[in-house]
Amino acid sequence: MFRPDRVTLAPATADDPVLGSSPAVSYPTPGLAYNTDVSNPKALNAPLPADIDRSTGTDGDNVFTRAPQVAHFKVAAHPGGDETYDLWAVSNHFSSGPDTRVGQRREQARYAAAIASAIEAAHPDARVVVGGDLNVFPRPDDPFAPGDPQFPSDQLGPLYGAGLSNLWDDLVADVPAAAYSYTFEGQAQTLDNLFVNDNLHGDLVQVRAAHINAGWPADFPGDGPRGTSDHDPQVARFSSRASLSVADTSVTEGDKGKRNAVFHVTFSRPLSQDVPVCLVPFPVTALPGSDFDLVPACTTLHAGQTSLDLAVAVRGDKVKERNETFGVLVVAGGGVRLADPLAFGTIVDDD
Ligand SMILES: [Ca+2]
Ligand SMILES: [Ca+2]
Ligand SMILES: [Ca+2]
Ligand SMILES: [Ca+2]
Repeated sequence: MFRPDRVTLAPATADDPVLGSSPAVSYPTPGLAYNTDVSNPKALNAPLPADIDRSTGTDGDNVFTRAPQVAHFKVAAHPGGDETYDLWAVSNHFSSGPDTRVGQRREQARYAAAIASAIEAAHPDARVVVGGDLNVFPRPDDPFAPGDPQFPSDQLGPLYGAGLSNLWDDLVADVPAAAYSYTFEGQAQTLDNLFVNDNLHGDLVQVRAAHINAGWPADFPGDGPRGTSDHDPQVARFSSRASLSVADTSVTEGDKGKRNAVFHVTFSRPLSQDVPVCLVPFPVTALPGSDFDLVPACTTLHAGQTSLDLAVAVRGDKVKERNETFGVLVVAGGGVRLADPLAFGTIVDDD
């Protein structure tokens, strides 16, 4: 489910490496027939390989009894705006029982990780989230004790191994007492996981477990559950606007004429459209007119770019001075958030 005022499904194309007719999901067995559907959203699945560990049972002959649903969204950076970015969401429900179907669940993690890797290989700027009821605990809470033949089972290892971050780590660091999503016979635990790629992790504002269910479990035999489900939703908020940062710089003054103090401006993600970017200098200890030119500079950040340079002209002289500084404020259109818009330029005196 998604908000149509902020999020739309992108059109699926036949050559898309996940949603298209020849998915590039790297897995030992070929995909099921519906893997070749050109569709958004789309389900992907494959037969279980012959050589997996079946000692703790399996749930059907395919990797998934409930195939992951992959969706490619265009997200509006801000309400009413035209600037968008790409978000891929992979919704899952792995087989149940953290200490059963262990070999199969590891394959489910492996397959979901392969989907994420296929998306990232084709779309390096994409934001990717792989989540759901994964029915096993995050690292390092292995369901098997040391000494058990299954220890360490590390069933979600392929997702970590694909370079994804489990937001449970952010949750437990932030609010450890509230880091649970399920209650089993009185024991709070986490079965629900959100894995994100580095692009999306960089946009994270906050993650929480919404305790609308697991805090109110059935209490004794015959008592019914008092929540709306047995799991708690995982709620993560991310910045949707791109943000800009500008770095300090320095330039050696010179004795005559002008030379540029170049400020490098970086953006947290490529934008989908061109936006204007302007720099306004201001004096600190350097004097406008004699040490530097108090002249704004503007340029265009083109769609797809993530950095640019803007310059302030510094004036050479033969006066013996201290090193002097001026500041710049950089702003952009397109709803770009000003994460670190202030920087300082140092004019290094050479007299
Ligand atoms: Ca000089
Ligand atoms: Ca001066
Ligand atoms: Ca000077
Ligand atoms: Ca000087």
